[in-house]
Amino acid sequence: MVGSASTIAIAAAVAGLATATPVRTKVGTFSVPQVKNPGFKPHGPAQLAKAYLKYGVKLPEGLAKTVSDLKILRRDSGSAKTTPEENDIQYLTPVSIGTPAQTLNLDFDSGSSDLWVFSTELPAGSVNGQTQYDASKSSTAKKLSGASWDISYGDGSSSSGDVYTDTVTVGGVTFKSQAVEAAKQVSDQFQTDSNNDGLLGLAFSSINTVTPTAQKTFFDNIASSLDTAAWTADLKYHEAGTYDFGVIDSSKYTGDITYTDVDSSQGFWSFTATSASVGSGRNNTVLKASGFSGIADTGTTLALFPDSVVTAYYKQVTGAKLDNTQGGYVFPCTTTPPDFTFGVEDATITIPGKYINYAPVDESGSSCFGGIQTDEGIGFSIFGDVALKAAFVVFDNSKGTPRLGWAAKSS
Ligand code: 46J
Repeated sequence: MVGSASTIAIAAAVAGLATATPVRTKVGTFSVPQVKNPGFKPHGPAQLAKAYLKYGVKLPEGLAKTVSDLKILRRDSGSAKTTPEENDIQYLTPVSIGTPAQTLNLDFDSGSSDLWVFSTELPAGSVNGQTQYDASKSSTAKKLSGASWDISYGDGSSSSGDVYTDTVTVGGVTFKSQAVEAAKQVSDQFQTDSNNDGLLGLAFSSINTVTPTAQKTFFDNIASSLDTAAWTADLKYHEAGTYDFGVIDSSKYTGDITYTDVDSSQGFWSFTATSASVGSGRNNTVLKASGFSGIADTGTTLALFPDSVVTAYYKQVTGAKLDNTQGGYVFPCTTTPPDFTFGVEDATITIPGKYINYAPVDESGSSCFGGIQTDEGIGFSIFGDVALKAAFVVFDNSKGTPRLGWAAKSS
């Protein structure tokens, strides 16, 4: 838990009357008519708890339990450690599912919106060390009748299956009827990825693949119960980081958070970066002086930027060449590339050069794959982990319209 799961009164949620737009009668006076809130369900215990809390009275045990179960007055936040695999290829976070808890290590993916898991419904030959969710062993699991899912990712991987609702807890925050998509088929990429027990989508619920009725992401389900309807990614280079829910932890960043508008119309955390440059200090060269659109995708390992930017960047990397057999830019592993900086509104985020020396392409360790590659053919850039781990990033849905916040990380 981050901060405190404080019980606070939320006037608007429990009040039977909503304030309306002030109406002017005469100059200098106005009245605020009381209008009925048609969505309001009266609840005696909630009103009593609100009154007690207003006057600082500790709630009697029975009333505290009643309003806690109601989830009207409670606000919540949580924090989950996320651990990178070798070379930061992916970050895995423990997620508790069902009763008793089955803990699976999931890849939190801000570029998709399905929570799916390896399950006991998979053929044995598709499973290589992954933990499988067994709905039949969870007393809280319920089959979502008639529902199925089928997803194909940008890297060609895929999975599909059926759906349960069950209790899901991440970093201490629980949602009791989360759609848990149980895999009956996973592609080779997932079969060979022994430590990855599934994905937890954190993009917008509009692109959830469950049919005939799309399901909400874990974040959309818990948003209204969080202290603030936001989650944050503090991914780190070659060490564990955190995903926080409902809290913007001021110990994890320095300076200001610069917010930029998100276009969620395609279901992604899409924004416009304002510039790109290479180098540091007096050796900084502008690669792009205008905006380019991209998505913040925790589920993509690398950063994919416009081809013109990438071509110009690697001209400044000693020994770099486009290697079509490797499928991208490579350079000698002894090279430390220059830093890469992108603009967010009037602020900048700098990816240190060492992050861009991503990993050796083979056992010899002589040639290394670049952490920045071209977005050619996608239609927008991908701010994957190589970019995200250079910043503290806020995925904020607490305002009328979503936004992304970017700040310098704490050391
Ligand atoms: C990614 C794949 N998309 C890696 O499938 C994906 C995002 C980029 C555009 C195409 C769809 C989701 N995150 C994991």
